[in-house]
Amino acid sequence: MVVRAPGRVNLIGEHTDYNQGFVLPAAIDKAIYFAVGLSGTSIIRLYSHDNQQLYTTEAGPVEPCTILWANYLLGVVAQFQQRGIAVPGFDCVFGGSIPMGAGLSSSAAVECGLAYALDALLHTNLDRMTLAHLAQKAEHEFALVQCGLMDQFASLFGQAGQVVRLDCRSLQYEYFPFDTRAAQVVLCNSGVKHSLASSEYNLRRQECEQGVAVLHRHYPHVQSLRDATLPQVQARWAELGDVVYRRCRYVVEENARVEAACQHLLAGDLRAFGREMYASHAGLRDDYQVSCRELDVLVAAAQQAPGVFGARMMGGGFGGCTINLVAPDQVDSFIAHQTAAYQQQLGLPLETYQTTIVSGVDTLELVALH
Ligand code: GAF
Repeated sequence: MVVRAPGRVNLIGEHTDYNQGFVLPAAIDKAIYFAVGLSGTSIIRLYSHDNQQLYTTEAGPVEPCTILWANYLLGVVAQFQQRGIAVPGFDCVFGGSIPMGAGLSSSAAVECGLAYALDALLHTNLDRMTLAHLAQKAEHEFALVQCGLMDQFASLFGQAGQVVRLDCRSLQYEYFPFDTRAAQVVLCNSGVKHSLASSEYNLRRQECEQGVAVLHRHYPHVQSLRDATLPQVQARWAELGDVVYRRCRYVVEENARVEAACQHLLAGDLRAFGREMYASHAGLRDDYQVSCRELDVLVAAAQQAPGVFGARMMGGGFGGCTINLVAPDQVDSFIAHQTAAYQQQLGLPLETYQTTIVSGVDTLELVALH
């Protein structure tokens, strides 16, 4: 079978998913494509077209290996096995158009695409939310990033022309139309991928947990930062310590921004939506401290460009892309403006992507070979 698994953007709600808060992602027209079939052998053969590299292993219990891309796939196999589902030999070739390390969730797309394919080939009938959780666990256990659910959810639940707000606690979600005649989503790829991204990511998660432990002692109903209010966080500043206090403040404020942003979207007020995006960036830069100079330069430049409603860093941080909402008739001048600013201020080339919002993981073609 041939499967398409898209990458994602996130309009707002960053580092809120693992705090049981709200996110507002969408699947985009950059994807990983897979050809997957059961081979009738006892060997799992994985081939990365982009790396021109083959990895094979016995179809027994699988372990992490030293090849990063293979671990995303093996992690998914292991999740099926952990659920008591035997995975026989299969062949998988994959490659795609999601730039690696750009914060567009290529790893989640790899995980979700294979999870979807194996589910179909093995007739396990897992629902999409279960596949999302399975793919997330693959990332935890084989890529060792303690990610939230947003990226896997977006890849599996995307709908064309819509963004989706996920409540990461109840797992309820709601689609909001995104009118591309009013604004286009343009990504500016900083080209930076800091090696500390995953260790800092896991550290942020721990810091949030420390914050919850303190707040829970005083306010027993606080089970996650989703439950805390700003006055409660402020009242415990000394006990939290400055760093943890700032992490908590950011998350509480960001959750409120997602709620406000959805109202602005419904009201068609893109300027107000954009203000939430700029505020999100400021929080990520100053309080959560996951931005970097390159991303800050790109957001500051966007703020000066005509026709931009809002801009911010997107995803885990420490590199990757900024997301920009731009008036459709200003997209070309925006790209020229950003490219020049990045070159002038940092001497760096800039890649940009004008994206459209598409549907989630699906099958492109099902071929039975006899
Ligand atoms: C990464 C993670 F994988 C997501 O779960 C999310 O936490 C995001 O960073 C930050 O919002 O993409």
